[in-house]
Amino acid sequence: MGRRYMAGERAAVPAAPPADRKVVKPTPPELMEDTGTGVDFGTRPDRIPGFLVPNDRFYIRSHAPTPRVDAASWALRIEGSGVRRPVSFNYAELCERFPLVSVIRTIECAGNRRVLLGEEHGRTFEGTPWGRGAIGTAEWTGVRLRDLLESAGVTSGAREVMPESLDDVRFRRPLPLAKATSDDTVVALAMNGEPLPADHGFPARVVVTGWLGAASVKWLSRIEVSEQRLYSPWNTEDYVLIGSGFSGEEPARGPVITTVPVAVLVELPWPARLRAVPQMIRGRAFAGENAIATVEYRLDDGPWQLARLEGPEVPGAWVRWQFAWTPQPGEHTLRVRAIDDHGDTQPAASAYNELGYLQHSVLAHPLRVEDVPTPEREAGR
Ligand SMILES: Nc1nc2c(c(=O)[nH]1)N[C@H]1C(S)=C(S)[C@@H](COP(=O)(O)O)O[C@H]1N2
Ligand SMILES: [Mo]
Repeated sequence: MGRRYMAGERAAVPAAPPADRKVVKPTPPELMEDTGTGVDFGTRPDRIPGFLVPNDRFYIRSHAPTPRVDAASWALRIEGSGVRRPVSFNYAELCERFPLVSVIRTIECAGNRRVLLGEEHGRTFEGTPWGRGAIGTAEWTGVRLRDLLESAGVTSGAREVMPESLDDVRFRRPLPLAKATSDDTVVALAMNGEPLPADHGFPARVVVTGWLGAASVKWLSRIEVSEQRLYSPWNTEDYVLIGSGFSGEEPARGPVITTVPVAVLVELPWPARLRAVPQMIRGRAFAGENAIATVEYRLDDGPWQLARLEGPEVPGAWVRWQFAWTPQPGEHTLRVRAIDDHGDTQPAASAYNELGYLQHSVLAHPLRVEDVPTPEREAGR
């Protein structure tokens, strides 16, 4: 007589990851939001414990499955009309030949909050349906891109630098020479003190301060330096602003997105459920290449008030803010806006653009506050 299995016994056997899984690290729902594309997972805004986002929950945004790269046979080539002698470095050479630098920087996807932009304009967009989780901050350790370029001898006519990936789509996007050779543009080999995780670009990725995430090319294999303007699908078709009121320069379909605008992240689920007890409301504010000057909040129809900013203040990284609140039971709306050191702030409405980029208008965060049971009521009196 065959043994009959109870449902519970079967459930105890851990499910093997599906063979067609396109990313490597686990993406459990208690840490990450699954956008449904298979390659894009957001960080849950209420699951960021410190200033940095731990590697296990840093958002993943990829145009193709995570490639598995063998560092032992990998090399990075630097070539093109903008260098005097093409050079190539293997992993050990990259780790040993150049000064190591560490920078703490925030990376934000240009499509962050696309779903909220859609709600603002009463439509849905085709791109990855991001909530608020396509942003994160890490300590990136590696070598300056400038040091690598100098070893190849940059020509006086060099204009653009295009990092290129070995992923299935050969992802690549050019940077002007000045940004590529900035002090804090790095080829990162480590993230928060660990070798780059596979999903975040192992063995090497670029990290570009204050620019849209797409500038920070993962799984680097080649860097083209050119005396000519360079183009790829990601600065002509994608990551450009398309719509009425926008005009680009051929062959780009619209203005090419570079820096990211000022915006805030509230560290609560959407919608949030709170208890009617004294508490701190927290979040982050980020202004791309600019620095955050102030953060203000408004509850329901109340006045705008100053939130308290918390250190550290790191250029190119978000700042933390918080305020104390003792909510009354019921439905509430929280609005938070940041102002940067250039006087830029968040608009009342975000400009519509066909691909749904750069949502940064002030959001009305829905909060439901629940009554706290008193001991009398608990006892049924
Ligand atoms: N090779 C490669 N690099 C890439 C991408 C990609 O698809 N392929 N996506 C870019 C985009 S759009 C973003 S927002 C960031 C996301 O970096 P992360 O996955 O480490 O968070 O990587 C960028 N670098
Ligand atoms: Mo992105």
